[in-house]
Amino acid sequence: MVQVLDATLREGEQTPGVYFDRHIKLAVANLLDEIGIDIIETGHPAVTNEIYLAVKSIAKKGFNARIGAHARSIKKDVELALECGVGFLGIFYCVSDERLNGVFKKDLSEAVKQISEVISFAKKENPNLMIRYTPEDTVRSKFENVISAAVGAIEAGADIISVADTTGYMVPGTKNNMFDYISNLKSEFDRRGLKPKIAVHCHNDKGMALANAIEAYRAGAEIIDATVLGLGERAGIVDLAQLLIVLSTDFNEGHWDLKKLPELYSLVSKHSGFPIPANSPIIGANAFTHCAGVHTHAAALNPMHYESLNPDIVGRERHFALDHMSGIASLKYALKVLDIDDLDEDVQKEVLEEVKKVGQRGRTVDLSELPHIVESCKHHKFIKKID
Ligand code: HCA
Ligand code: CU
Repeated sequence: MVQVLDATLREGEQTPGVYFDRHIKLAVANLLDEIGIDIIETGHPAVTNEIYLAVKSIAKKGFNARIGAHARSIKKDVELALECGVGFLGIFYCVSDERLNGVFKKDLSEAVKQISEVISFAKKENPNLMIRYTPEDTVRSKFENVISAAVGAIEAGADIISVADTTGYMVPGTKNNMFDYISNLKSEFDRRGLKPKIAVHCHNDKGMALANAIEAYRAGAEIIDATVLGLGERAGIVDLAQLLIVLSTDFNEGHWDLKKLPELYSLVSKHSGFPIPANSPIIGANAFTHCAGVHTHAAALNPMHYESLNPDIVGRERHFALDHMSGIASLKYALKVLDIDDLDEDVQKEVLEEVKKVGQRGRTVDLSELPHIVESCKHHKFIKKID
Protein backbone atom coordinates (compact mmCIF):
# COMPACT_ATOMS: atom_id res chain seq x y z
CA MET A 1 0.00 0.00 0.00
CA VAL A 2 1.55 3.29 -1.10
CA GLN A 3 1.71 6.15 1.39
CA VAL A 4 1.28 9.82 0.63
CA LEU A 5 3.30 12.49 2.39
CA ASP A 6 1.82 15.95 2.36
CA ALA A 7 4.42 18.71 2.45
CA THR A 8 2.11 21.75 2.16
CA LEU A 9 3.29 23.13 5.50
CA ARG A 10 6.98 22.66 4.66
CA GLU A 11 7.64 22.71 0.89
CA GLY A 12 4.37 24.64 0.36
CA GLU A 13 5.52 27.39 2.68
CA GLN A 14 8.64 27.76 0.53
CA THR A 15 6.38 29.30 -2.12
CA PRO A 16 7.36 32.97 -2.30
CA GLY A 17 5.01 35.01 -0.14
CA VAL A 18 3.20 32.07 1.46
CA TYR A 19 2.98 31.84 5.22
CA PHE A 20 0.43 29.98 7.29
CA ASP A 21 -0.25 31.22 10.81
CA ARG A 22 0.05 28.65 13.53
CA HIS A 23 -3.71 28.10 13.91
CA ILE A 24 -4.05 27.74 10.12
CA LYS A 25 -1.25 25.17 10.09
CA LEU A 26 -3.20 23.25 12.72
CA ALA A 27 -6.41 23.47 10.70
CA VAL A 28 -4.62 22.25 7.56
CA ALA A 29 -3.00 19.37 9.45
CA ASN A 30 -6.38 18.49 10.93
CA LEU A 31 -8.01 18.22 7.51
CA LEU A 32 -5.06 16.28 6.09
CA ASP A 33 -5.45 13.87 8.98
CA GLU A 34 -9.20 13.54 8.38
CA ILE A 35 -8.49 12.75 4.73
CA GLY A 36 -6.20 9.97 5.95
CA ILE A 37 -2.90 11.37 4.69
CA ASP A 38 -0.20 9.02 5.92
CA ILE A 39 2.60 11.45 6.75
CA ILE A 40 2.37 15.21 7.28
CA GLU A 41 5.59 17.19 6.95
CA THR A 42 4.84 20.17 9.15
CA GLY A 43 7.89 22.39 8.78
CA HIS A 44 11.53 22.94 9.45
CA PRO A 45 11.73 23.90 13.17
CA ALA A 46 15.16 25.52 12.81
CA VAL A 47 13.83 28.19 10.45
CA THR A 48 11.88 30.30 13.00
CA ASN A 49 10.55 29.95 16.51
CA GLU A 50 7.00 30.25 15.12
CA ILE A 51 7.56 27.20 12.91
CA TYR A 52 9.13 25.35 15.83
CA LEU A 53 6.01 26.05 17.94
CA ALA A 54 3.66 25.09 15.11
CA VAL A 55 5.43 21.76 14.51
CA LYS A 56 5.32 21.10 18.24
CA SER A 57 1.61 21.82 18.59
CA ILE A 58 0.71 19.63 15.59
CA ALA A 59 2.89 16.81 16.93
CA LYS A 60 1.02 17.01 20.27
CA LYS A 61 -2.43 16.64 18.66
CA GLY A 62 -2.37 12.86 18.56
CA PHE A 63 -3.34 12.64 14.89
CA ASN A 64 -3.41 9.26 13.14
CA ALA A 65 -1.00 10.61 10.53
CA ARG A 66 2.67 10.41 11.30
CA ILE A 67 3.85 13.95 12.00
CA GLY A 68 7.13 14.96 10.47
CA ALA A 69 9.72 17.71 10.60
CA HIS A 70 12.40 18.69 8.13
CA ALA A 71 16.04 19.17 9.09
CA ARG A 72 19.39 19.83 7.51
CA SER A 73 22.04 17.28 8.33
CA ILE A 74 23.06 19.28 11.37
CA LYS A 75 22.76 18.16 15.00
CA LYS A 76 21.16 21.45 16.08
CA ASP A 77 18.31 21.06 13.51
CA VAL A 78 17.73 17.49 14.64
CA GLU A 79 17.67 18.46 18.32
CA LEU A 80 15.01 21.08 17.66
CA ALA A 81 12.90 18.59 15.68
CA LEU A 82 13.23 16.01 18.46
CA GLU A 83 12.10 18.58 21.04
CA CYS A 84 8.92 19.02 18.99
CA GLY A 85 8.06 15.36 19.56
CA VAL A 86 7.68 14.36 15.89
CA GLY A 87 7.48 10.73 14.77
CA PHE A 88 9.13 11.36 11.41
CA LEU A 89 12.26 13.25 10.52
CA GLY A 90 13.37 14.15 7.02
CA ILE A 91 17.09 14.90 6.81
CA PHE A 92 18.54 16.23 3.58
CA TYR A 93 22.05 16.84 2.35
CA CYS A 94 23.38 17.22 -1.17
CA VAL A 95 25.83 14.70 -2.62
CA SER A 96 26.80 16.17 -5.96
CA ASP A 97 30.52 16.91 -6.32
CA GLU A 98 29.69 20.38 -7.69
CA ARG A 99 27.61 21.36 -4.65
CA LEU A 100 29.92 19.68 -2.13
CA ASN A 101 33.02 21.37 -3.53
CA GLY A 102 31.40 24.65 -4.55
CA VAL A 103 29.09 25.32 -1.58
CA PHE A 104 30.15 23.12 1.35
CA LYS A 105 33.88 22.82 0.65
CA LYS A 106 33.74 19.14 1.56
CA ASP A 107 34.47 15.88 -0.18
CA LEU A 108 31.98 13.04 -0.40
CA SER A 109 33.46 10.96 2.43
CA GLU A 110 33.26 13.91 4.83
CA ALA A 111 29.65 14.50 3.78
CA VAL A 112 28.73 10.83 4.28
CA LYS A 113 30.37 10.90 7.71
CA GLN A 114 28.35 13.95 8.70
CA ILE A 115 25.08 12.45 7.42
CA SER A 116 25.72 9.14 9.24
CA GLU A 117 26.62 10.84 12.51
CA VAL A 118 23.52 13.02 12.51
CA ILE A 119 21.25 10.07 11.67
CA SER A 120 22.81 7.82 14.37
CA PHE A 121 22.35 10.64 16.86
CA ALA A 122 18.65 11.05 15.95
CA LYS A 123 18.00 7.30 16.08
CA LYS A 124 19.74 6.98 19.46
CA GLU A 125 17.70 9.83 20.91
CA ASN A 126 14.44 8.29 19.66
CA PRO A 127 14.58 4.70 18.39
CA ASN A 128 10.92 4.91 17.25
CA LEU A 129 11.61 7.88 15.02
CA MET A 130 11.08 7.17 11.33
CA ILE A 131 14.03 8.73 9.55
CA ARG A 132 14.15 9.67 5.89
CA TYR A 133 17.38 10.67 4.24
CA THR A 134 17.21 12.66 0.99
CA PRO A 135 20.28 13.19 -1.15
CA GLU A 136 19.17 16.60 -2.42
CA ASP A 137 19.01 16.83 -6.23
CA THR A 138 19.31 13.03 -6.21
CA VAL A 139 18.63 12.45 -9.87
CA ARG A 140 21.26 14.87 -11.20
CA SER A 141 23.95 13.76 -8.75
CA LYS A 142 26.50 11.10 -9.57
CA PHE A 143 24.82 7.72 -8.98
CA GLU A 144 27.84 6.35 -6.99
CA ASN A 145 27.63 9.38 -4.70
CA VAL A 146 23.93 8.79 -4.09
CA ILE A 147 24.58 5.12 -3.31
CA SER A 148 27.47 5.88 -0.90
CA ALA A 149 25.43 8.47 0.99
CA ALA A 150 22.27 6.37 1.03
CA VAL A 151 24.09 3.24 2.21
CA GLY A 152 25.82 5.28 4.95
CA ALA A 153 22.45 6.72 5.99
CA ILE A 154 20.74 3.31 6.08
CA GLU A 155 23.56 1.77 8.09
CA ALA A 156 23.28 4.68 10.54
CA GLY A 157 19.54 4.04 10.98
CA ALA A 158 17.63 5.73 8.14
CA ASP A 159 14.39 3.88 7.30
CA ILE A 160 13.59 5.72 4.09
CA ILE A 161 15.66 6.98 1.18
CA SER A 162 13.94 9.69 -0.81
CA VAL A 163 14.71 10.34 -4.45
CA ALA A 164 14.41 14.08 -4.97
CA ASP A 165 13.94 15.53 -8.42
CA THR A 166 14.74 18.92 -6.90
CA THR A 167 14.73 20.78 -10.22
CA GLY A 168 11.97 18.93 -12.10
CA TYR A 169 14.57 17.45 -14.43
CA MET A 170 13.11 14.02 -15.21
CA VAL A 171 10.86 13.30 -18.21
CA PRO A 172 9.05 9.97 -18.75
CA GLY A 173 10.19 8.05 -21.83
CA THR A 174 13.62 9.71 -21.96
CA LYS A 175 16.93 8.46 -20.60
CA ASN A 176 16.22 10.54 -17.50
CA ASN A 177 13.12 8.76 -16.34
CA MET A 178 11.96 7.95 -12.83
CA PHE A 179 10.96 4.38 -13.57
CA ASP A 180 14.52 3.36 -14.48
CA TYR A 181 16.03 5.50 -11.75
CA ILE A 182 14.00 3.91 -8.95
CA SER A 183 14.43 0.42 -10.44
CA ASN A 184 18.24 0.84 -10.54
CA LEU A 185 18.34 2.22 -7.03
CA LYS A 186 16.27 -0.65 -5.70
CA SER A 187 18.52 -3.23 -7.32
CA GLU A 188 21.60 -1.56 -5.81
CA PHE A 189 20.01 -1.85 -2.36
CA ASP A 190 18.90 -5.45 -3.03
CA ARG A 191 22.46 -6.41 -4.02
CA ARG A 192 23.63 -5.14 -0.65
CA GLY A 193 20.79 -6.80 1.26
CA LEU A 194 19.38 -3.40 2.27
CA LYS A 195 15.62 -2.82 2.37
CA PRO A 196 14.89 0.87 2.94
CA LYS A 197 11.51 2.24 1.92
CA ILE A 198 11.83 4.39 -1.19
CA ALA A 199 10.17 7.78 -1.29
CA VAL A 200 9.93 10.23 -4.17
CA HIS A 201 9.78 14.02 -4.27
CA CYS A 202 9.07 15.46 -7.72
CA HIS A 203 9.26 19.13 -8.63
CA ASN A 204 7.11 20.46 -11.43
CA ASP A 205 9.44 22.72 -13.42
CA LYS A 206 8.47 21.09 -16.72
CA GLY A 207 4.95 20.14 -15.64
CA MET A 208 6.02 16.49 -15.28
CA ALA A 209 5.81 16.12 -11.50
CA LEU A 210 2.74 13.90 -11.34
CA ALA A 211 3.80 11.77 -14.32
CA ASN A 212 7.22 11.26 -12.72
CA ALA A 213 5.68 10.38 -9.37
CA ILE A 214 3.49 7.76 -11.02
CA GLU A 215 6.54 6.35 -12.84
CA ALA A 216 8.30 6.11 -9.48
CA TYR A 217 5.28 4.39 -7.96
CA ARG A 218 5.19 1.86 -10.80
CA ALA A 219 8.84 1.09 -10.13
CA GLY A 220 8.09 0.45 -6.47
CA ALA A 221 8.31 3.79 -4.63
CA GLU A 222 6.28 3.45 -1.44
CA ILE A 223 5.97 7.07 -0.31
CA ILE A 224 5.03 9.97 -2.60
CA ASP A 225 5.32 13.65 -1.66
CA ALA A 226 2.67 16.17 -2.68
CA THR A 227 1.25 19.53 -1.63
CA VAL A 228 -2.14 21.18 -1.79
CA LEU A 229 -2.33 23.23 -5.02
CA GLY A 230 1.10 21.85 -5.89
CA LEU A 231 2.65 24.65 -3.81
CA GLY A 232 6.40 24.75 -3.37
CA GLU A 233 9.64 26.27 -4.61
CA ARG A 234 9.37 27.72 -8.15
CA ALA A 235 6.70 25.70 -10.01
CA GLY A 236 6.06 23.58 -6.92
CA ILE A 237 5.66 19.82 -6.64
CA VAL A 238 2.98 17.16 -7.24
CA ASP A 239 -0.58 18.34 -6.62
CA LEU A 240 -2.14 16.37 -3.76
CA ALA A 241 -5.67 16.10 -5.15
CA GLN A 242 -4.45 14.91 -8.55
CA LEU A 243 -2.15 12.35 -6.96
CA LEU A 244 -4.83 10.95 -4.63
CA ILE A 245 -7.36 10.72 -7.46
CA VAL A 246 -5.00 8.88 -9.81
CA LEU A 247 -3.82 6.49 -7.10
CA SER A 248 -7.41 5.81 -5.99
CA THR A 249 -9.14 5.52 -9.34
CA ASP A 250 -6.40 4.07 -11.56
CA PHE A 251 -4.26 2.06 -9.17
CA ASN A 252 -6.78 0.88 -6.62
CA GLU A 253 -4.95 2.49 -3.72
CA GLY A 254 -8.01 3.98 -2.08
CA HIS A 255 -7.64 4.63 1.62
CA TRP A 256 -8.23 8.39 1.57
CA ASP A 257 -11.42 10.37 2.14
CA LEU A 258 -11.44 12.30 -1.13
CA LYS A 259 -14.67 14.17 -0.36
CA LYS A 260 -12.80 16.44 2.04
CA LEU A 261 -10.41 17.68 -0.66
CA PRO A 262 -12.50 20.72 -1.76
CA GLU A 263 -12.63 22.02 1.84
CA LEU A 264 -8.87 21.53 2.22
CA TYR A 265 -8.17 23.33 -1.05
CA SER A 266 -10.34 26.34 -0.18
CA LEU A 267 -8.68 26.63 3.20
CA VAL A 268 -5.18 26.52 1.72
CA SER A 269 -6.13 28.76 -1.19
CA LYS A 270 -7.60 31.38 1.15
CA HIS A 271 -4.61 31.45 3.48
CA SER A 272 -1.89 31.16 0.85
CA GLY A 273 -3.45 33.83 -1.34
CA PHE A 274 -3.24 31.39 -4.25
CA PRO A 275 -6.51 31.35 -6.21
CA ILE A 276 -7.62 27.98 -7.54
CA PRO A 277 -7.53 28.24 -11.36
CA ALA A 278 -11.00 27.52 -12.77
CA ASN A 279 -9.60 24.82 -15.04
CA SER A 280 -7.67 23.07 -12.26
CA PRO A 281 -8.37 19.32 -12.39
CA ILE A 282 -10.72 18.02 -9.66
CA ILE A 283 -10.90 21.23 -7.62
CA GLY A 284 -11.26 24.05 -10.18
CA ALA A 285 -14.65 25.72 -10.64
CA ASN A 286 -14.90 24.33 -14.19
CA ALA A 287 -13.58 20.83 -13.48
CA PHE A 288 -17.04 19.26 -13.79
CA THR A 289 -18.79 21.84 -15.99
CA HIS A 290 -19.83 21.01 -19.54
CA CYS A 291 -20.20 23.84 -21.98
CA ALA A 292 -20.54 23.31 -25.75
CA GLY A 293 -23.97 22.23 -26.98
CA VAL A 294 -22.67 18.93 -28.40
CA HIS A 295 -21.15 18.06 -25.03
CA THR A 296 -24.10 19.04 -22.90
CA HIS A 297 -26.53 17.22 -25.16
CA ALA A 298 -24.58 13.96 -24.85
CA ALA A 299 -23.63 14.44 -21.20
CA ALA A 300 -27.24 15.12 -20.23
CA LEU A 301 -28.13 11.73 -21.70
CA ASN A 302 -25.21 10.02 -20.03
CA PRO A 303 -22.35 11.90 -18.33
CA MET A 304 -19.82 9.20 -19.21
CA HIS A 305 -19.80 10.50 -22.79
CA TYR A 306 -17.73 13.44 -21.63
CA GLU A 307 -16.45 12.47 -18.17
CA SER A 308 -13.79 10.05 -17.01
CA LEU A 309 -14.27 11.17 -13.42
CA ASN A 310 -17.57 11.34 -11.56
CA PRO A 311 -17.76 14.64 -9.60
CA ASP A 312 -19.29 12.73 -6.71
CA ILE A 313 -15.86 11.22 -6.01
CA VAL A 314 -14.95 14.53 -4.33
CA GLY A 315 -18.51 15.36 -3.29
CA ARG A 316 -18.99 17.83 -6.14
CA GLU A 317 -21.74 18.20 -8.72
CA ARG A 318 -21.75 18.34 -12.47
CA HIS A 319 -22.77 21.64 -14.06
CA PHE A 320 -23.79 22.71 -17.52
CA ALA A 321 -22.59 26.18 -18.33
CA LEU A 322 -25.01 28.50 -20.05
CA ASP A 323 -23.31 30.81 -22.51
CA HIS A 324 -22.91 31.44 -26.25
CA MET A 325 -21.95 27.75 -26.74
CA SER A 326 -25.14 26.42 -25.18
CA GLY A 327 -27.73 24.41 -27.03
CA ILE A 328 -31.29 23.53 -26.10
CA ALA A 329 -30.11 20.46 -24.13
CA SER A 330 -28.16 22.64 -21.69
CA LEU A 331 -31.13 24.93 -21.24
CA LYS A 332 -33.53 22.04 -20.69
CA TYR A 333 -31.15 20.56 -18.13
CA ALA A 334 -30.93 23.87 -16.25
CA LEU A 335 -34.70 24.34 -16.35
CA LYS A 336 -35.14 20.87 -14.91
CA VAL A 337 -32.72 21.64 -12.08
CA LEU A 338 -34.77 24.79 -11.37
CA ASP A 339 -38.07 22.86 -11.57
CA ILE A 340 -39.33 25.02 -14.41
CA ASP A 341 -41.45 22.69 -16.51
CA ASP A 342 -44.14 24.94 -18.00
CA LEU A 343 -42.22 26.73 -20.78
CA ASP A 344 -43.48 26.57 -24.34
CA GLU A 345 -40.95 25.65 -26.99
CA ASP A 346 -40.98 29.15 -28.48
CA VAL A 347 -40.22 30.74 -25.08
CA GLN A 348 -37.43 28.22 -24.54
CA LYS A 349 -35.93 29.29 -27.86
CA GLU A 350 -36.15 32.92 -26.87
CA VAL A 351 -34.53 32.19 -23.49
CA LEU A 352 -31.71 30.40 -25.30
CA GLU A 353 -31.20 33.42 -27.58
CA GLU A 354 -30.92 35.66 -24.52
CA VAL A 355 -28.48 33.24 -22.87
CA LYS A 356 -26.32 33.28 -25.99
CA LYS A 357 -26.35 37.07 -26.05
CA VAL A 358 -25.07 37.17 -22.45
CA GLY A 359 -22.45 34.56 -23.38
CA GLN A 360 -21.21 36.72 -26.25
CA ARG A 361 -20.49 39.41 -23.72
CA GLY A 362 -17.95 37.05 -22.17
CA ARG A 363 -19.77 35.64 -19.19
CA THR A 364 -21.98 32.71 -18.27
CA VAL A 365 -25.54 32.76 -17.01
CA ASP A 366 -25.73 31.14 -13.63
CA LEU A 367 -28.73 29.31 -12.24
CA SER A 368 -29.81 32.21 -10.07
CA GLU A 369 -29.95 34.51 -13.10
CA LEU A 370 -31.81 32.13 -15.40
CA PRO A 371 -35.30 32.51 -13.81
CA HIS A 372 -35.11 36.26 -14.47
CA ILE A 373 -34.37 35.66 -18.15
CA VAL A 374 -37.25 33.18 -18.22
CA GLU A 375 -39.59 35.73 -16.62
CA SER A 376 -38.61 38.46 -19.04
CA CYS A 377 -39.11 36.15 -22.04
CA LYS A 378 -42.54 35.07 -20.74
CA HIS A 379 -43.45 38.68 -20.23
CA HIS A 380 -42.27 39.51 -23.73
CA LYS A 381 -44.48 36.77 -25.15
CA PHE A 382 -47.45 38.06 -23.14
CA ILE A 383 -46.94 41.61 -24.43
CA LYS A 384 -46.65 40.32 -28.01
CA LYS A 385 -49.94 38.44 -27.54
CA ILE A 386 -51.95 41.45 -26.32
CA ASP A 387 -50.47 43.66 -29.03
C1 HCA B 1 14.50 21.79 0.04
C2 HCA B 1 14.83 20.80 -1.06
C3 HCA B 1 13.89 19.64 -1.16
C4 HCA B 1 14.18 18.60 -0.12
C5 HCA B 1 13.38 17.35 -0.22
C6 HCA B 1 13.57 16.40 0.95
C7 HCA B 1 14.11 19.10 -2.60
O1 HCA B 1 13.67 22.68 -0.19
O2 HCA B 1 15.07 21.72 1.09
O3 HCA B 1 14.12 16.77 1.97
O4 HCA B 1 13.12 15.25 0.82
O5 HCA B 1 13.29 19.35 -3.45
O6 HCA B 1 15.17 18.49 -2.82
O7 HCA B 1 12.55 20.07 -1.06
CU1 CU C 1 11.43 20.16 -2.83
